[in-house]
Amino acid sequence: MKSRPRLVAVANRLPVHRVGGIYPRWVTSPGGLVTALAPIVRKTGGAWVGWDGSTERKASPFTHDGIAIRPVSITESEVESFYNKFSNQTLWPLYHDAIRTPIFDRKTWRPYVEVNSRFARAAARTAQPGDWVWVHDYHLQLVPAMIRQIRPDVKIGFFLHIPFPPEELFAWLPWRKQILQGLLGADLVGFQTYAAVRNFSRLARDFTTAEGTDTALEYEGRTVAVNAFPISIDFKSFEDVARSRESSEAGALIRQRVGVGRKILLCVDRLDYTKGIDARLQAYELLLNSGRVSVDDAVLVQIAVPSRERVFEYADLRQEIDRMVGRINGDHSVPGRVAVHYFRRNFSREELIAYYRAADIMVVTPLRDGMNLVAKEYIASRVDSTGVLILSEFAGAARELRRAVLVNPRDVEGLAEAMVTAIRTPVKEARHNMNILRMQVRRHDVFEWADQFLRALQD
Ligand code: GDG
Repeated sequence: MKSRPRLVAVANRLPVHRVGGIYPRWVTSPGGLVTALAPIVRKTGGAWVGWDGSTERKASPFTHDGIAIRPVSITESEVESFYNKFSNQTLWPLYHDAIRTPIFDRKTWRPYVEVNSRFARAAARTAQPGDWVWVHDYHLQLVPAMIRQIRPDVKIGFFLHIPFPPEELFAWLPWRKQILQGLLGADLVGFQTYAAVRNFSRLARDFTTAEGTDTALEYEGRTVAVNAFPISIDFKSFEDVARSRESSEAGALIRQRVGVGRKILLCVDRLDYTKGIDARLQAYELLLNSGRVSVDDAVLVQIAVPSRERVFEYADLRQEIDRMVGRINGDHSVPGRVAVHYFRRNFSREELIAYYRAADIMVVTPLRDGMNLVAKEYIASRVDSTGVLILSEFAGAARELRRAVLVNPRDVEGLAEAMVTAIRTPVKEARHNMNILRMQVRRHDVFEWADQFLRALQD
């Protein structure tokens, strides 16, 4: 990472948030992106452009822990139109196989352009000659071209954290051409998987003047590099916490409370319809109903973090999951043996790792997911190399984690069978697979991800 140019990160959210009432202060926000990028931004004396999550006041620029923080403000009405609607009711479902029907509302496009332009102007003001600007995710797809217009002298990278859909879906978007042109403003466009690379390049050739191969497009006299960079986690930090005495004791306590003599199946997700929470509950219910598994054999623990609660589809999903859990427990729990433990709240990172340690089986069944970091976090936390990962074929992570039990979450019967297979996997076989999975995630951690992307940006 030596002698890298100054890096300006541009993401919807800042790497810090405000806490405290009368004497508020800024603290670093948890999360993979911050862990990966903050050290590089800091080391290169760079900056971070983003929103602080509030609509109440306009925060001024400041420095936090060696990083120049450049807040962008978003109004209450833009939270609704730019964030809740265009980003999360149009783009999010469209990019995730249209699992819920995307809404196309012309009134929300203007605010998307306006907010993107505000981010681009802030980035252009912040970038010094020779800097690299790295723009993140679906909220900001117009930003690369907008920065290029103002600052053709800086290198621009873009990384999409969610899937990029095939033509059959993307073509629905009334603003498909503008979005593609926005992304083509970058020198390097990065995706989680090669399938997304292919989708993007094909669409760019079909709907814009771009020509070339999947990984190198000629556009307006420039070359735009396109490639896959599967994101990862800070393996060592998960491993370190998992190895601690506190974590080991907390894990043992969870086992004692929920599962002595039972296999613990764990699920951890944002409460989002892409994550396949309902499919896995159905599969589990099928096993209980048919008697193939009983509450004496196993218990399912679902941790679901509330998310985007002001969006209708999310409130609806929450009710649906509440109902399913109620039904399964009503039908199958016995005194002292609950069929499904359901936690609809946020856990601390340490608590989460204790659950990863306690779980015999991790069930990750998104219907579509850019990568899925939970799968990798479980692997990093299995310091004794035991445990089985059930993983959806439709998560980006499935491309790398070949020693997981791979499933099609739309096949509920097949998913139920995979759960039985996981429950019955002999320890020796589980250990062999987990060792291979651990090697994979250890080698390809989040620091390698950032490094690979920035190296490609250099070329
Ligand atoms: C997007 C893409 C891509 C969950 N519950 C708690 C908690 N979490 C943390 C997990 C994990 C993160 O949230 C979830 O990350 P995922 O990758 O699983 O999913 P998305 O939020 O949808 O992320 C995804 C990712 O971007 C990165 O590019 O992999 O495909 O959709 O880190 O640990 N954290 C804490 N308490 C909880 O209760 N502290």
